[in-house]
Amino acid sequence: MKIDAVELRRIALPLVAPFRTAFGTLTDRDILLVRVTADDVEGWGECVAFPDPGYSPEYVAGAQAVLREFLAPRVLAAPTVTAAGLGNLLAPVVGHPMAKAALELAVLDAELRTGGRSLAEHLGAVRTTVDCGVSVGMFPLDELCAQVDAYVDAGYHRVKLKIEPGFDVEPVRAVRERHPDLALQVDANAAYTVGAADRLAALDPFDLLMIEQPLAEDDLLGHAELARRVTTPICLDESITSASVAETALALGACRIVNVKAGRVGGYLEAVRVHDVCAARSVPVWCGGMLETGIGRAANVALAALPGFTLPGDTSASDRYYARDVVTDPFVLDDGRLTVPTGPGTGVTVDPEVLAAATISVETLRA
Ligand code: OSB
Ligand code: MG
Repeated sequence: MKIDAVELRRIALPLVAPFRTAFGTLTDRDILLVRVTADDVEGWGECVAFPDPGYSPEYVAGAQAVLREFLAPRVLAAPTVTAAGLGNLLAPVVGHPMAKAALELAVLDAELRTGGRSLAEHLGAVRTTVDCGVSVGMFPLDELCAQVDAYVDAGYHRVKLKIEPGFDVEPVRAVRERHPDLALQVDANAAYTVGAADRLAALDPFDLLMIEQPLAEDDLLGHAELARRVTTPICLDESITSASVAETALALGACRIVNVKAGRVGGYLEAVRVHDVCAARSVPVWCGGMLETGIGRAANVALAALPGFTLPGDTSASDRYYARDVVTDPFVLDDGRLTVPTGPGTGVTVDPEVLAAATISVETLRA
């Protein structure tokens, strides 16, 4: 199809619970939405970049700049664009996976809406509902335990705790004592060095599903060494930037589990390739999260319905993040699961009122 316009919309959506990053505490999620129009169809994508380059080199204003200056112009100049061909069209732009993923999702959504097919079906979903976990930030232990209790009561099937040096064994012990049978895992967001292997091995007695991204993004050999010194499985998040890197990580023994985030790998089509690389080696994957609105969440839930996604994802319900989501049908937890959308494209409908109230700026790019 021929893309007529690319709209870049920044919204600020109030978070129900503050979210801490290395740069401060967020009370609103600052999000870049991408809308493409083609003939009489529109498609929506969501960029998962944060306001600061703390999780990844990308940040939301930078993603908007590269979309405006380099990515959207290539799409608008092309006589015809397909989601499958977008990777090659955008390949001259090095990096910027989150910006590319947002544009790809918008194009995929438009294309699938035209054809009346769901994203889930297109990606290869085999489930109608997906098993959900929840990621809990670092809080004083009493507050942390109260939050975990509430999420368990709400029906979440597994809980992920954030850890860092000085906040690891104690929170895990506190939560494990209260919930002996809870599926529990931790995420260090690259906060350790391999020198801390003994400290991380001290988590082994707590029967964790995994330790996510203990070491630096580029330290695959360190993760392989750590994997030999702890019994808890290592999962990689930040390190897995493509299907090719996933193959390398698995060949090196750097991880036994992979967190798949479409934004981190450049889009949902590459995310499927990461899934395929892992599935071919019987390595379980799960769908990560970046505090998405219903747009990105719908796509994540579709992805999480693929066969290799055998572990609960950070695909929590909309109300874990937002009192009012930007879509008309927010995702609601039912017995610890979310329902995979079946409508055309992502299957969700943007609520124009919520969107207008949350909008900070809109720029429309045309050929
Ligand atoms: O490391 O998985 C992560 C959120 C923002 C950036 C990185 C991560 C996370 C989460 C929260 O863990 C996942 C979610 O609830 O969306
Ligand atoms: Mg993580």
